[in-house]
Amino acid sequence: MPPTRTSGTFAHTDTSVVTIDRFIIEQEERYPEATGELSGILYDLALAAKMIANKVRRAGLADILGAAGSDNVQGEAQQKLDVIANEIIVKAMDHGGRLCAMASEEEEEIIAIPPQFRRGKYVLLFDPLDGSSNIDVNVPVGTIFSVLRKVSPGTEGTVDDMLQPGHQQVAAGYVIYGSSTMLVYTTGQGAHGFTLDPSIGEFLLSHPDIRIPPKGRYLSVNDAYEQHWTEPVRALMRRYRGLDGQREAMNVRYVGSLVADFHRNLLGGGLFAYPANTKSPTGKLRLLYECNPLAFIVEQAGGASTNGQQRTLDIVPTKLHERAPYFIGSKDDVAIATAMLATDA
Ligand code: AHM
Ligand code: MG
Repeated sequence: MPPTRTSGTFAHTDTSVVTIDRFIIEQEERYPEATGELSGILYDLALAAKMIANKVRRAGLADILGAAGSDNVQGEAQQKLDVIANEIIVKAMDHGGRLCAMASEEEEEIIAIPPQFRRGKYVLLFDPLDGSSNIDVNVPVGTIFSVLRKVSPGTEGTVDDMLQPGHQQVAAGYVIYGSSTMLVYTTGQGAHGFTLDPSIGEFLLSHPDIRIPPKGRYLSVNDAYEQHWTEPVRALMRRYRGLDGQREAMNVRYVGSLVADFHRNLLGGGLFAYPANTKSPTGKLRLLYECNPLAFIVEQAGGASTNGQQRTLDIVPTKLHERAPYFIGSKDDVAIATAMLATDA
């Protein structure tokens, strides 16, 4: 049950069960000028999340159920789950009349809205199933999304609508398919988490107004790249590990699934890092549908995010699938990265 909130954005009692639909509508009611379009996008995303959760939960059974050949029991060809997740989101989002285009990690070009459907004033960018290489070993995976307002003229969405700095996001969120399925989102009024109750098929408010501790317990980084890091990045990681005597040592936790690493650090305090290295000078993670949405959420929760030299949300993108070095999490620990990497461009 959500705790009683008498101030801030909530006024629910201990006994009230707040579904995500109710929460979204209550937030919308605070804006008399709201048209309901953004709320509609969030409802549809929550539905897509439930459909993906359903597929992910049965992932280990795919081979068994499809053992007769490459088809599963419904006679459908077996597909990789990230392709399935991509299709689920596109199909759930393309006909509502609220979007004018989408972009996905799975698709090189932007995704147009089919001609028979109305165009709306928003664009949606998403990573349908982040960390999908972990599926085979039953490690949590996630969906990440970002919503921006259309800025180009005309009714069709364009790449220009996508290439906006992250501080222009109107909504962002992620879904983690873990021991339970959770959806966390923000529209700029705090970051709020909902847990899927599988018995009734509803996301229920479980983590209202998430706050990330200012100082982190956990460090999440892939050490295998140490040999390719710059000297300032190496010094930074030594600092987080307590090896230079300037900070007590953090515990290292690295799932290799961004949403899972981020989620743990958001709730418990910590820092996730995917630095640039000499082999990948821009890092690995994609700015528009991985870095920016989580950066919006972490800032709403009182944390921070940087590429080392610049706040993540201020980076002006030039390419749809552009990558950025990434240091995200507890405010004090991101401040250390900013101080130590200021000249590491
Ligand atoms: P993906 O979008 O292809 O799944 O890659 C992103 C994933 C993140 O979830 C994770 O943080 C990172 O790649 C792990 O990369 P590495 O194996 O280099 O540490
Ligand atoms: Mg990804």
